[in-house]
Amino acid sequence: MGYTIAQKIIKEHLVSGEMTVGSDIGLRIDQTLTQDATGTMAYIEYEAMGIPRVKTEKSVAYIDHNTLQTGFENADDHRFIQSVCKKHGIFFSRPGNGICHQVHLERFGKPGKTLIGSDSHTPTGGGIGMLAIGAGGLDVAVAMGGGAYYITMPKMVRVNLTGKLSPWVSAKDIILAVLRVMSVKGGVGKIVEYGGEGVKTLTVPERATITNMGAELGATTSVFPSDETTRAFLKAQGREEDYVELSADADAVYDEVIEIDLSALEPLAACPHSPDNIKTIKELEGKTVDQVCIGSCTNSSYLDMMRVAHILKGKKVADNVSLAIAPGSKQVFNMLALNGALGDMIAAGARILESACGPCIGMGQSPNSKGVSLRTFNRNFEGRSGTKDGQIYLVSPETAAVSALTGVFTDPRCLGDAAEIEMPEKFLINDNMVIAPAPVEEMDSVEILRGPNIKEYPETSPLTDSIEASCSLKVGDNITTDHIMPAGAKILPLRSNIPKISEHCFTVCDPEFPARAKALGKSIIVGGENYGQGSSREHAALAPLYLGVKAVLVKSFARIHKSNLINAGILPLTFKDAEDYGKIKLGDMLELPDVKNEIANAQDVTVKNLTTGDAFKAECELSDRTRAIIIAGGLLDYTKENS
Ligand code: MIC
Ligand code: SF4
Repeated sequence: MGYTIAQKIIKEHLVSGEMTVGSDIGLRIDQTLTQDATGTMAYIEYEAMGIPRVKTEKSVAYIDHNTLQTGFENADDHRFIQSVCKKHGIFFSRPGNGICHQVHLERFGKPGKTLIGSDSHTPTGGGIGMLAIGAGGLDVAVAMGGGAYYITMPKMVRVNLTGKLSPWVSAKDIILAVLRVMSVKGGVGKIVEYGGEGVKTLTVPERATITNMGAELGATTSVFPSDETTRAFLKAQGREEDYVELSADADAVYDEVIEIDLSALEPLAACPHSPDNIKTIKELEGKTVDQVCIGSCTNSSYLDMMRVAHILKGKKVADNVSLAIAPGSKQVFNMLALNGALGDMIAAGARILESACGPCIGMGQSPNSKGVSLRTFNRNFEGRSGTKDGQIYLVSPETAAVSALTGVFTDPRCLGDAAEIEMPEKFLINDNMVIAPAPVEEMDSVEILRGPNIKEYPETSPLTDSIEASCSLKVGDNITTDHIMPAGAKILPLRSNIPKISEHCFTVCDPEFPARAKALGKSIIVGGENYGQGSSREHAALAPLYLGVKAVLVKSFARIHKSNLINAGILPLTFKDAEDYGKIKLGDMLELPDVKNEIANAQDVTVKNLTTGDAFKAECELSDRTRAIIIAGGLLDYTKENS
């Protein structure tokens, strides 16, 4: 039996476990990336492990999320990360150099290698045939120290692409079409592999748009073959030597196959407030638009920006629209500046932002009240834009640009003939915003620069024999990490200060939660399906840990969040019978009378509702390794005990 692309890379990097679906596997990690919003914590954790120099082939720290610097906090974090990088052997991508996933694809990613990143959109690297996975900061810290990264061996999904996109239909429309089929939880426990004749019609940036937004499927990762198109991209980046060919065997076996005929696709939008709430632009045509934002790690490549500039050239942004554009990297920005495309954007009335995440994570550009905002981004969760009642639609750069001109939802196919925009034969290469680490012999003299906002990892404790705690919060389905630990300009500067940031935990759902949980001392959160979808931010586990949350009892979990809970020593429990969700109310006193024994013996966990008298079972799906982590009180304690 042949192998899929992902199975080939896994096989090459397997350090423990069997390649059978559902088993716990350990992978050797070649590359890591962090960004600043998760990075400070990841480097605090790395320091706690006491390993002098990273053991990966390449580790890069990007500054791209917290670039607003409205107080000293973000700049202090940047300085801290820069000093850690210098000392411990990590490359440092300065603020202004671009969004981590875009820059990593351009300058560092390599086909056939493994990459984990403390950001859920790390799968962008799948666009050049990497096995690139989003992880918690602590997992990345462990990988930098040479430790394996553990996942559950996923199922394999093949998306078979046939035909060719019609003019003005975009890679974004492909992934929106996949989301329409699979939904935001359809990819959990799966790797999505793209294949078929249609693959060769797509450039690397287009492939990367698709693998990037595979995160919204809940998938472990997504991957494209590495082929002549990949080679040409790497060559144009001056690094053809990084190319290796990679494709699935003809007799590779997939658990699921999805057919997408590219020729039949049309421009789509993900409507508020979920990336899988898909409509055609035709259905929305004529609806008034207040804001358009173009950029983010999904759609800010040179190709995307050139298509946008082409549409805007010689035209004017509608009076009712505020158009913001953030090129994804310094490379893209600089090329647009040199070839005149930037001038076309400015002339049309675009507001040009720095190369960073910006509005995607609520760092500025929050829309007006009830404002309709068309964004080329990947997430439109309620409130994420910074405007609670903002109506965010996720669309292609082409749809965004043309709608900015007309002021209403507009199908870009009205533009007639396709724009002839070629991939450059040579990108502008200038890595002067990437700072190399100090040589080993100088590392001891490098001082780590810490600001007053940088606080320690919260206190953990080993699993107790029993737990008696009340339900401090009850939430429904599809709770995102943006609900659990909101971001945005006011809260992101607190990412290195868990006591402070925890005051904002779950306030989107219930403003009283932080104070209530703290007053209770220990408590349990109850939730529905796909709990914790979205980002990799471990703060969505660390803030509850700080507030005394001992267990989270839900119908099902999203992958990265479940693993962040385990790393933080919080019990991830699922209802054995989903109906039991109805048997708990806010404030009920719950008891897990024999939890430690049950966990240690891989048995279902008994849950008693002392308030109502109900009793039922919950599951705690753990491997031998994650069981030991939970019993130890989290991954840091486990790592210390086992080193
Ligand atoms: C996001 O898109 O939600 C983020 C911000 O990039 C997060 C990381 C974070 O919260 O810092 C992610 O996707 O993992
Ligand atoms: Fe940044 Fe947005 Fe991409 Fe997250 S999704 S890495 S916030 S651009």
